[in-house]
Amino acid sequence: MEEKYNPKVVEDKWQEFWEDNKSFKAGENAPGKKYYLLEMFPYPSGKIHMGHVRNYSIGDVIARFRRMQGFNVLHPMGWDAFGMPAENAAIQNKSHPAKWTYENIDYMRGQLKRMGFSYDWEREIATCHVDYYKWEQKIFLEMYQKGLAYKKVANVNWCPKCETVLANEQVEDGCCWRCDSAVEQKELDSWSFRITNYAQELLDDTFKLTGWPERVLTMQRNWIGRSTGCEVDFPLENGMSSIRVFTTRQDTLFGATFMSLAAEHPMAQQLTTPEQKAEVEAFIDKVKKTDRIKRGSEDLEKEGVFTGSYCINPLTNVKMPIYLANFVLMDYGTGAVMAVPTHDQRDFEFAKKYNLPLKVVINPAGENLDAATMTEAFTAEGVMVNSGRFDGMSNTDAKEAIADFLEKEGIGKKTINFRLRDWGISRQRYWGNPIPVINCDICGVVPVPDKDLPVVLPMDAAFTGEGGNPLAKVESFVNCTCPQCGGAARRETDTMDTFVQSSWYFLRYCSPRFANGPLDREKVEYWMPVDQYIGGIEHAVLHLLYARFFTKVLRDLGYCNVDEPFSNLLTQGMVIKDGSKMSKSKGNVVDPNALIDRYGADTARLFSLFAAPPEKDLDWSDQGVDGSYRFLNRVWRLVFEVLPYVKNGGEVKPEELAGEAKNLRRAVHKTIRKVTEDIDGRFHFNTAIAAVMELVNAIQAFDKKGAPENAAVMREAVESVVRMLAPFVPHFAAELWAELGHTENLEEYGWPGYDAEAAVDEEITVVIQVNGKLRSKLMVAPELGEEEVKAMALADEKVKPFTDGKTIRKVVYVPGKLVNIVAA
Ligand code: HQ5
Ligand code: ZN
Repeated sequence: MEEKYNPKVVEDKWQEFWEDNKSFKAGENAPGKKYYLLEMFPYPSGKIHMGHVRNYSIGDVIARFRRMQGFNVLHPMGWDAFGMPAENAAIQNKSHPAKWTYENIDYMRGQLKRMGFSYDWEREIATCHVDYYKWEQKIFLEMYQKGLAYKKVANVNWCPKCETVLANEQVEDGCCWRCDSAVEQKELDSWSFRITNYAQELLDDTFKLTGWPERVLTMQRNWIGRSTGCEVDFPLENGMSSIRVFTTRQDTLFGATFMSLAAEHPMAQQLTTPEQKAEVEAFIDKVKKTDRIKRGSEDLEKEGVFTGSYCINPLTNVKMPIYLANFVLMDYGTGAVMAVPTHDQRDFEFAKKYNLPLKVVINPAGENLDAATMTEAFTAEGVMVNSGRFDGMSNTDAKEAIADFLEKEGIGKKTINFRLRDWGISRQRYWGNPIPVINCDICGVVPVPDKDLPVVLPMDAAFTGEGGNPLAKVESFVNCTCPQCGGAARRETDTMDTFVQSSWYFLRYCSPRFANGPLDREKVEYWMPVDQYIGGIEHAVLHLLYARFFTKVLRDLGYCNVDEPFSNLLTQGMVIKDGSKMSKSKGNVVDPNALIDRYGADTARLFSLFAAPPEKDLDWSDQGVDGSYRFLNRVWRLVFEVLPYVKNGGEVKPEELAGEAKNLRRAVHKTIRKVTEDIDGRFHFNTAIAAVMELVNAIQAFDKKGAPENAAVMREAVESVVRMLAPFVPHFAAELWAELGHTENLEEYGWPGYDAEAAVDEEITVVIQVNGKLRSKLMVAPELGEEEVKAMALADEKVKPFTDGKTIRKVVYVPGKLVNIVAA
């Protein structure tokens, strides 16, 4: 190889070598502990983005590092290939989504290969391929049989622009997550997965995910949103019956001073006294004419009417007047609300208007609220007051305690509520996995029989962009016979949300060509769970929750024995340029291809790893890229410069080393220790690279043509640099490694270990005097600062007897020599 660094030549050579040798093929019988490294697979949107480069470079460092450490690494790649962009592109280009998708895949695969990522390409999957989606249909039908997939007429979120249903999670501030159009409500027959059946387990298991960022776990917990509520009975004053209330704020029960019922509440008439009858009836009439949405809105003018009756607060025994209120809806809870004006804003407004009593039961920490002067309800967390035995507790604790108490006393019943809703998976789109059922007028929903699976997407649909789902217009697809009664029937034309495919692709990678089912259990048991998953924070709730849910479903269907799919999660930050996210719309995109053409893949990788720690946003800088390229050139030149010299270097004999040679060796082993620790589990790639750069400086400062006995130290130093750079810039390292005379691959040669003894810093002796008399000695690192040395001196066991009980007047440090303590 030439002495000038030519990335193109080097990269082509090693990519070919890896491909020919199937260097990254993973098998279950290879030696070493298994390690499953996975990055979130891409949508085949056209070409790769710098964000992908970053995501996949991070992953590749870990994959290569683990391989060098002797792990048996699985590192697959594939395509999240269904979805709306393909269909939209087909409409625009008057082409077919399949053509667009497969062309994109071919192009992007080429780009990933150019980056030198160490994937086992034999495991590549594309979710739009029938060999993938057919198994998903089978899983769907098994879920249907178990009641985990169901169809219902539902009010769904509808995006008028995409003409499709959106899951709640796909609505952001009332707008479509993809196109930003305002989302509408629509009644539609649609399919859902019963993720709510798993709400408790999904919550509980977040506490086992010790390898996940806390903030992602918090987002998942909040999304699941478990709360403990209560059903409480409030006896009527006349003792005849009681009003049942549902509340999640049982901690405020001692502050409930009146009762609000919906105008439609079944007890409304019976509770109304003759004197109040006329007024109540007029009120009910008025409320019935008010729009439902308006009744639920916050700025509704609160209005109500007294029924003339009272009930009893079961904890305080106080008489509570019963009102009808316009903001209470029959379909929330029981249609009756215990009103706590001090701690609920609607109740507060209502109480002020009708002059009803207020009682404070939660105080902000360190403050006493006065009901008479409050101007709004206090709804934050605080400390319990006026609540008997619960006083002094935090209101969060009191929630549980009061719920337990009510249940014990037979006054109420604890209920568990979740914010999580079932997952709506129906999409009125062509480019997705067909839901494998048939709709028959006589038999209803009939599953497609096993023998008729898969339901293959027909290729002859028209993509006009008008009138909804193109699949619904393919007569040959839609018209079929009912498998049950043999009559004419219509095939379901809804397809599944693409998040269904990404909910189990990591399992399929374990046995991607398995022909007898979705998963080869044995292989899955070997590889799963994913040891390290890497992807964007944008998937913190949606994808990651669905994937956890699906894994549990597949476990319960008997396909695998995994509870949680991802042991460790790393969420990488965004790529920023000129202050904003790199994106087409901002016009600040850097094309990875152009970068590779100019500098090579190794520079692109090195820059994206060096510029910022993975979890942080990465600020793009052309100078930074240039700096990475110059560093590689420097290392390249250094290796060629020292080649003739280090060829003579044999084994390092540590005990014979002294002076500069000993110092260099110390630097080498300290660097290996630091780089190993920085990569392993911490992912501080930037500081790891910086440490290697420093070592390169130290090598350059070393006398390269010096004493022959130092050649071995030099050789170890240069080889260590190459080995440590291998996960970051693999082509570059492989080439230099070969130049250094090795025939074995870097992977087989392994990750460098460090000699703890060699890494120990040289220490110097500092004597300690007290009032001018020698009392002790300290061994310290030469770079240790003045304050630290003084502190060590004062804490020294032999010094203490001479300073105990005295006042330290002064401590003098003569750097590297002595500390004098003046005590009297
Ligand atoms: C990034 C960018 C672009 C991408 N197919 C889904 C997906 O997000 C993943 C499924 C598992 C649900 C990162 C992104 C993600 C990976 C693939 N990325 N910056 N596909 N500008 O193509 O960081 O966070 O959009 O981890 O690349 O992104 S994707
Ligand atoms: Zn039928």
